[in-house]
Amino acid sequence: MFNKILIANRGEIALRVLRAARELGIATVAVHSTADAEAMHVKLADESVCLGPAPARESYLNIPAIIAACEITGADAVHPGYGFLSENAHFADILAAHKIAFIGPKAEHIRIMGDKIAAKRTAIELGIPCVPGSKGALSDPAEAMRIAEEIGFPVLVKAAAGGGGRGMKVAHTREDFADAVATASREAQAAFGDGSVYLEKYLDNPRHIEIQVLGDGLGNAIHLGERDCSIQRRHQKVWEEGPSPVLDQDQRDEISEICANAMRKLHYLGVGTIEFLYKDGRFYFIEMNTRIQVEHPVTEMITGCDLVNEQIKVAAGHPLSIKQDQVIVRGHAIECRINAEDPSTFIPSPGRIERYHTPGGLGIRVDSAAYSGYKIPPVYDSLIGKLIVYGPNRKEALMRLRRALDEFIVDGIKTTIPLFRTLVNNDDIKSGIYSIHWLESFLAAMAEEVALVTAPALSESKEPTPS
Ligand code: MV4
Repeated sequence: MFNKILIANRGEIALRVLRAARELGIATVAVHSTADAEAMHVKLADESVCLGPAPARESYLNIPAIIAACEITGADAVHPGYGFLSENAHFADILAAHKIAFIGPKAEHIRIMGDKIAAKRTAIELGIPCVPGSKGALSDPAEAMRIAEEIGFPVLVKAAAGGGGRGMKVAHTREDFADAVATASREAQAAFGDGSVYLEKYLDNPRHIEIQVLGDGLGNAIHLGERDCSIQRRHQKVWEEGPSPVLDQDQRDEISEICANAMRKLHYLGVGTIEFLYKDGRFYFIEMNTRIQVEHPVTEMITGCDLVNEQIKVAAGHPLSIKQDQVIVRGHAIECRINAEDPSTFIPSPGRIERYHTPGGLGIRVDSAAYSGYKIPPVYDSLIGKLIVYGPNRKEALMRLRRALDEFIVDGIKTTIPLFRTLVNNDDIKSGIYSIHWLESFLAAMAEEVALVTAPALSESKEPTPS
C-alpha cells in the first residue's frame, strides 16, 4: 500500500480524498495556490506545499511543481480528484516516469476516452450501444452530406476533442448542414486545437443516465448502478440522483451488465463513468469519464461502497475487494450541488462566509470544504459543497432533502440553496419526469414570470410624464 498520497486538487474533493487516505492509514500532502493558503484541505492535511500563484495553470495544473512537491515530501502516489489533471494522460505518463503512482486509470484508457471518436469506436467494439452516426471524423463535404442524409435530420455535429457540450452544433435540415459543420469545426479548432468533427443523430429531450464502474486492471470489473443527472444547466449538473426514477430493474440490469463486461474486456483500472443518453427505453453511449466524479456520493449512499477507498486500493495493485453479487443497491439518494452563485442569475458570488451551519441527522451527508470565516476566492469554480440525502425510497429522500435544505445556513454570500428549495417542491421533480432540457426551460419560465410582475402596466408606462 502507499505510504503518502499527494492530493493534486482543492475544495471538497481534496477533503474527500484526504478522508479516504486517512482511513487507510496513509499520510497526506495537500498542495495549494497562494489564493488557497487558508483553505480547509491545507489545514487538514499532514503536510502542505504551495505550488504557485492563483491561476490554475501556475498551480493546480503545474506538472513540474507537482512532481517537485512529490519529491520534496516523499509522496509515492498522487490522487488528482476531478477536473484539473484528472484526465490528463500525459500527467499519468510523467508520474510513471518518476515512479510515482497515479491514482486513476491506465494512461492508455484516459487517452482513448479523451478522444470522443476513439471512445465511440471502442464502445462499439465492446458491445456498448451508441447513437447512430458517422464511423469517424468527417473528411470531404460531399461524403459528410451523404452520411447526414443516411442518418436523417436533425443531426448533431460534435467535436472529436470536445466533451461537456463544447463544439456541438445541431443541423435541423440539409440547408443548415454545411454551416453547422463549419461552425463546429472552427469552434473546436479554436477551443482544442483540433478541428475534427463527427456526426450523430440528434436526440431531442433525452435523459442523461450514467453507469458507475470499477475495475482492478487485472480483468475484474463491476458496476455500481446508475445515476440520473438530467437536471443540468449549461452542461453543469445541478441535481443528481440514483437510482433513476424512470428505469425498471430489467433495463438497469441489462445496461449495467453491458458496462461491467466492457470494462472486464478492457482490463480497466480504477473508477469510471459510462455516460448515456436515454430515450424511449433505449440507451445511447455518449462518452466515458475516467475519473472520480462530483456526484459519486450518490452511488456511495445507495451501495455503501467507498469509491475513493477502492480507487486507492486498486491503484496500489490490489484485486477488487468486492464481487458483483455483493453490490446491492438499496434506497434512493439525491445530491444538490451548492454553488456560491446567485440562485436566479447564476452570477458567481465569492467572498467571506459569515455564518455556516450544515444539516445533519440520519441519511444526510455534506461534502464541503467551507467553514465560518472562509473567504471563497473568485478564481476557481463556484462549487462550495454538496448536500447528499439518502432515504429508503425516492419519496422519503425528497422529504428528507426538504428538511435538510431548511436547516442549511450559509450567510455572507449568495448560494444556490434557495433554488433547491424551489426544485424539491416542484411537481415535475416530484414525479421524476424530466429531461436534460427541463431545468433550463423551468428557469426561463421563472424569469419570464418575474419580468411580468415587475414590468409596469402598459397604460402606466404610456402615461406622459407630468411636467
Ligand atoms: C447529444 C445530445 C443529443 N443527441 N448527442 C452534450 C454534452 C456531451 N457530453 C453530449 N451532449 C449531448 N449529446 C446526441 N446525439 C444532447 C446533448 C446534450 C446534453 C447531454 C447530456 C447532458 C446535458 C446535455 C445538454 C444539452 C445537450
